[in-house]
Amino acid sequence: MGRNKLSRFKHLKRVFGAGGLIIILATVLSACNLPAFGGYKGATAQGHDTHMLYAWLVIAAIVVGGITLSLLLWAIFRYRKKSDTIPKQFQYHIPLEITYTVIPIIIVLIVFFFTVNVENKVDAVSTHPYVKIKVTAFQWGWNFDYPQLHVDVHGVTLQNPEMVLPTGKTARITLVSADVVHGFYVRQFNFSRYAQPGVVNVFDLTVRHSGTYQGQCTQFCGLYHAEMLFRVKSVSPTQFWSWVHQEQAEGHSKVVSQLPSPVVKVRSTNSRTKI
Ligand SMILES: [Cu+2]
Repeated sequence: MGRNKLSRFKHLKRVFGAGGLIIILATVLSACNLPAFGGYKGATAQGHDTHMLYAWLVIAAIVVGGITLSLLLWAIFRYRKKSDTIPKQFQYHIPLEITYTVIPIIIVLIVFFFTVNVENKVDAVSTHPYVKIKVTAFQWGWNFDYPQLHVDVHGVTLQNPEMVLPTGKTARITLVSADVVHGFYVRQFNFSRYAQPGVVNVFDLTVRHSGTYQGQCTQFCGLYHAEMLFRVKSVSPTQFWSWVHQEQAEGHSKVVSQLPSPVVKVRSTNSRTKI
């Protein structure tokens, strides 16, 4: 009887142990609860995908590192010197060499597959964005033009302009430069793109949670580069439309025409190769 109770207890322990492990794994590895690992969790849908890729790669690196370290320690302790007899000497070990060549190749292919997959998702542009914004970087500030809404937000050095977006909706950004190379970067979006003279960069941002996010120029572009800051403010669609109406009423439009006209002609392949 006592032995039966003991075995039942062991069985229950096993069942609960396995269940507990599954619950812990499910909690830790569930989509939204992966640790940030020193990065940002991504305030946009696109940035969140990048975060998920990064977090899974770190987890994979920890697992691979753990296995490697365990094998290393096992080899150190298992095969440490036991006597003065010289161990068996051989020049190569084909199965082992194939194993340690094939495993890293498989790992690289897996990483490559998931990276390309996430890059495609981040670069994908929707056919029907909720709002379109033309972002013009210039020495030294930013211009956010909402051409369909006739709203224009202009900020020169020290005026940090604010790009207002509707939360949960897709915003199509068309990024250009009016003069030199600038960098559009919002760290909490895990996202950066060059604003290059002669190149038009198009991308979507879908902010997941309302809030204000700091942005900055990440390409040294001259004297006041360090002051080339901006904010992205994400508000509910209702608040977004009341902001639009307010801006329209205040006549905040067409400032973009005062800028030096951006060079949007795409360079030919020949001129690219000369650079
Ligand atoms: Cu700049």
